[in-house]
Amino acid sequence: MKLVLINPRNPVSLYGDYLWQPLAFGYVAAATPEHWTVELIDEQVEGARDYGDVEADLVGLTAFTPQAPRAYHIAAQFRSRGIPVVMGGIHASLVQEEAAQHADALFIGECETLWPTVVADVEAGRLQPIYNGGTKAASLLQPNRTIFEKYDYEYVSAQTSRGCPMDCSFCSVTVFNGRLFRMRTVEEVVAEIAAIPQTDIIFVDDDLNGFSRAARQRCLDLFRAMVDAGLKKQWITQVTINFGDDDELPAAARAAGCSGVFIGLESTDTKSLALIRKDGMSQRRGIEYYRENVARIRRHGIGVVGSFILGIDSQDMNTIAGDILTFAEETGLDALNPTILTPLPGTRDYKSLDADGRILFKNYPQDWEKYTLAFPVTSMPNISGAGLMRKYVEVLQYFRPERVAARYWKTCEAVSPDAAWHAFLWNRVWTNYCLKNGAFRKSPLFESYPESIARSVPERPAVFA
Ligand code: B12
Repeated sequence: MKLVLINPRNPVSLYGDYLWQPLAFGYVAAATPEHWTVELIDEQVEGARDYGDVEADLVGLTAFTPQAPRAYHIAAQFRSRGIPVVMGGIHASLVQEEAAQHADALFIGECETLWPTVVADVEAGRLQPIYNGGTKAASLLQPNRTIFEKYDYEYVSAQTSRGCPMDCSFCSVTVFNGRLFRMRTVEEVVAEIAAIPQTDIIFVDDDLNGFSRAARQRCLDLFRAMVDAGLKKQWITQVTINFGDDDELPAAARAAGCSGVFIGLESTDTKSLALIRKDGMSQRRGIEYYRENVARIRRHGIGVVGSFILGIDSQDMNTIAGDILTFAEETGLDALNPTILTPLPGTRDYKSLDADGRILFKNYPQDWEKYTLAFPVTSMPNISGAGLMRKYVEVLQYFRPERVAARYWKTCEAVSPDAAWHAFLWNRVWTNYCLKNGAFRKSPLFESYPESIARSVPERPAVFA
């Protein structure tokens, strides 16, 4: 019996050329009985393709929201040949009615415990329309990474925790994985990492260090155990800004091989942070707190990728972009992740923006491919879509090739050579994206929609004119 797992390409995705293993499938593969053959097809690596010649007894699809239209297209190809398709992942879990129309079975939640039942049901010819794996599992299987061997990924993905105690209004993690912060044991994680032959690892946790004292202690224990086990990895991850509250955590992380951390700073003004319900300390202390902690983390040799959101209701043309670049310059941010506020399904932002009639692109499922966080899909009170795109392009100048090169050397000197390398890999994605979309041209770009994005936009609402 053969299971084919497919990670669909998102045609307007920013991250198409950034190669991380889609870890979800490592878990699906691990939960699949051994008498099945499992094959991965990762369109983020290969590009979109035709499936007329792909044989399978079962197809498993995953999708983040912008990948959903492509996932449905792939599903249709297999279903027309009578091959059953199961769709799982965050989009199918959050937009169930829609996803159910495109698959033979929906898999909601996490796969570890219930996936063997689905496979048994396929074998017995009694596949059910819906399975719910929940999001409560305390411990995880060791993922099966042999399926990833066919591709040359830049990072091996691993995960040490699930869930996020924060409650940011734009984020779908809380809605999907829950607010309970579920931590794997140090022994389990170290054993898993020790079995990985590659050096470069990404911990895809949403918030590796968490907020509780127990979470912090687990991190310290994990870092020390990684040193004791002599793992010698270079790794990057996501943390919250409190990671830099003192020297202990960054020092221990660095000793264990940490090269970079991605931090959702979101905004430089406290009013915006309050609107999106960012954590209390960030709201109270804002930019000064950010400055101190970014500096402390970098002093330990760890690079910082700062993620920001443009398009929060409090922002206007004067405040929306300039502060980000100034902050990046002054603090020496090693890489940037500029995003546009996007109502992802299931989030509080989606509910409230939808209730106010502010979501402009609702021709679902096709319009989901615009929910890349690099494209305005809502109207804003103080700024037009075109205005926002103009400001967005100002921020994107951070990624001009000569600047990215200069920043590489600066990070090499001020932080560490490995931090510079991993920050460069991140910035390079954006540079390529900007080159593809013409964001560095001299013409008054993005005043209307950039051509490459416009090709997927059926019409241009007045707000963008
Ligand atoms: C790593 C990561 C990335 C990596 C992608 C790596 C990869 N190839 O998977 C990168 C940086 C490239 C990335 C990019 C983007 N990401 Co991202 N990313 C994440 C992150 C932090 C972890 C994902 C992960 O690996 N989780 C671990 C796995 C094990 O969990 P899982 O995917 O949920 O899988 C479990 C279940 O869902 C289920 N399952 C999943 N698929 C399937 C399939 C079947 C058949 C079955 C049975 C079960 C099943 O079983 C798994 C094990 O239990 C998540 C946050 C999160 N906590 O998920 C955000 C997240 C998924 N990303 C998000 C977004 C928005 C994006 C972007 C669109 C935008 C952006 N600017 O960041 C892009 C575009 C990606 C694209 N392909 O189009 C959102 C998605 C929201 C949504 N509604 O889709 C999230 C949730 C972040 C958030 N704060 O809201 N991302």
